[in-house]
Amino acid sequence: MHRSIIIAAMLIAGCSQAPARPTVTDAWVRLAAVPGRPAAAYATLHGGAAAAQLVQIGAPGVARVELHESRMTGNGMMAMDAVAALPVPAGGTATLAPGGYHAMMFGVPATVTPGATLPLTFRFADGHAVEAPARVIGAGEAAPH
Ligand SMILES: [Cu+2]
Repeated sequence: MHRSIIIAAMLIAGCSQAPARPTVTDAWVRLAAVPGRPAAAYATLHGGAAAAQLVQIGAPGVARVELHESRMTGNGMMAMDAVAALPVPAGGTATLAPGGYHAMMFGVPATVTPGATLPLTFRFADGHAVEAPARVIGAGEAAPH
């Protein structure tokens, strides 16, 4: 009896017409060198069946997260602009990485220290949300691979 219910549930899921949704891998957070300064979050986003827009990232206890894009200014300085959304192409990838798109996390709790895992929630414009665990590293540590 129980077995047949499980199989039926799996068949329903397998036959669903809903398109595959975006997923997130390789999330990590680099803490600021100075306590109280914003941390930066990075991840790889894999597009689903349709193009999507990442509009928000949340983390427990973190006051505010902004999506930013780094760019070089005319005089060789690095600057950042806040962006409303990060496009994730259908079937493709979008990357939050040092020097490019990234998320700035303001008000990171003092309990979030190097070696911790911070569960990040990635929210898309269509309401879809996906959680991914982010490895937390210190300011001077090399980016994880
Ligand atoms: Cu930034």
